[in-house]
Amino acid sequence: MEGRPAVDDAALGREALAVLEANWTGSSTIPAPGLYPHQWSWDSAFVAIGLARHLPDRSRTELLSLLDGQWATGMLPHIVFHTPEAYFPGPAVWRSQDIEAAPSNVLTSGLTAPPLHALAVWWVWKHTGDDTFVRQAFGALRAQHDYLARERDLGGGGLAAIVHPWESGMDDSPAWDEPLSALPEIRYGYRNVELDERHPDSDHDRYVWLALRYRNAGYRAEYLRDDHPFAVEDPMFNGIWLASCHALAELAPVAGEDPAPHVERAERIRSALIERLWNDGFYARDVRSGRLIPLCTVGGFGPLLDPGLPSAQVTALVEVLESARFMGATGYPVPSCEIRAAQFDRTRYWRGPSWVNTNWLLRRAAAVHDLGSLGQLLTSGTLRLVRQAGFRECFDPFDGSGRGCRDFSWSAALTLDLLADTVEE
Ligand code: 2M8
Repeated sequence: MEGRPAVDDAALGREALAVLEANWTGSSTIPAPGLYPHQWSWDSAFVAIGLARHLPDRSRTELLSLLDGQWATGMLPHIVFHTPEAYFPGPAVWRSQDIEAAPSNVLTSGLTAPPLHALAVWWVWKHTGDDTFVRQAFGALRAQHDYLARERDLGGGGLAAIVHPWESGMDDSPAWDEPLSALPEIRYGYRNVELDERHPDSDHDRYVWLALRYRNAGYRAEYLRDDHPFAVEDPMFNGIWLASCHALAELAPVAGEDPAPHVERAERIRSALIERLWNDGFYARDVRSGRLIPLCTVGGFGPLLDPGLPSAQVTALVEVLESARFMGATGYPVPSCEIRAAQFDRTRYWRGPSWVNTNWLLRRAAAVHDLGSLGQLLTSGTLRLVRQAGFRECFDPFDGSGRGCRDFSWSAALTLDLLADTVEE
C-alpha cells in the first residue's frame, strides 16, 4: 500500500488505520512489510500509544505480546520473533533458545531497546481507565526497570548504558561513530543487501561483531561490566527510562504497589543525567573512554521528557531545539542530528532525517512542560510530513520527502495520536 497525500484529517486517519491493519499479525504489529517482519520493542510501544484512543484492545494485546518475550532477568528484548520470516540477524544469530533466562515459548534477540513500555501502559490506562491491564503488566515493567538498574549501570553513576547501537533505536546516529571507531575493523561481508541504503558495510559488520561477542559471552552481566567494548550512556534512552519511572509511580497504586521506589529511581536518574551528561546540553557518555561525545543529536533532548527537569535545563534545551541548529532551520521538525555538524546527512537514516517517533516524544515533552506553541509546531510539522509524503520511515528535514520504508507502523500510529490531539486542543 502506498501512502498518498491525504487531503483532510479524516482521510489521513483512515489511511493510518489501514496501514496498521495491514501490518497487524493477529498478536502484534510489524514495523513495516518486507524489511521488518517481526515485533520490535519500542515500535510496539509507539503503536500501542497511537492506537490507545482508537483500538485500545489492540494496544493491550500489542504490549502483552511483547512482554511474552521478556527474559527472567527482566530484560525486554529489542526483537521478538513470532514467525519464521527471514530477517538478519535472526534467531540463528541470537540463539535465545540456548539461554536459560530466555523464554522457552518464543525466540528473541539478546539486546534491549529504549524502555518506553511503562509510559505506553500508562498512556493506554489514561485513555481507557483499564486497571486490570495495569495489574497484568506491572510486574513485568518493574522487572524491566530493576534489570536496567542492576545490570546496566556500567558507569556506576545511576544511568543505564546501552551496549550496542541497536539498543538506542537510533542505529547509525553519528553519536556512536567515536565509540564504534575504537573497535577493530571487521569484514564479514554477509550483510543483508536490503540494508544497503542504511549503513556502510563497515558499520554493519561492527554491529554484528558486537552482537556476536555478547552472545558468545552468554549475555552475562559480568561480561558486560568487565569486557564488552561498547558501553554508552545515552540521554534519550535514560530520558525515556526516567519518564517511564514516573509512569510506574503513577501506576503503582493501581497495581496495589508502593510508588516510592519508582519516584526515588526517577530522582536518581535525573541527578545522574545532570551530573554525568550535562555540559550546556545533554551529550552521550562513552563509558569505556570516560568522555562525553561532543555531538548534538535529537537524543540530547530526551531528558526533556522529565517533568522534574530543572528550568535552567529546559530553557537551554528548547532554545537549541528551536534554533537554526535544529528545527529552526529545516522547515520540518526535527532533524536527528544538528544540521551544522560535519556528520549531518539529510538523507541517511538516523544521521539527519526527521522521524515521527522522536517528533512525538518531543511533542510529549512540550506538553509536560506546558510549552504550547512548541507542541503545536511539532504536531503541525509532523502532520505535514505524513500528509505530503505518506507514512514513511523517516523524512528529509529540509524538503519533507520520504525516506526508508513505506507504510511504517509508528509513523501511522503516532499520526493517529497527533490527529486526536488536534481535535482535543
Ligand atoms: C531500526 O533498527 C533495526 C535494528 O533493530 C534495523 O536497523 O534493522 C531502528 O530504526 C529502530 O529504532 C527500530 O526499532 C527498528 C524497527 O523499526 O529499525
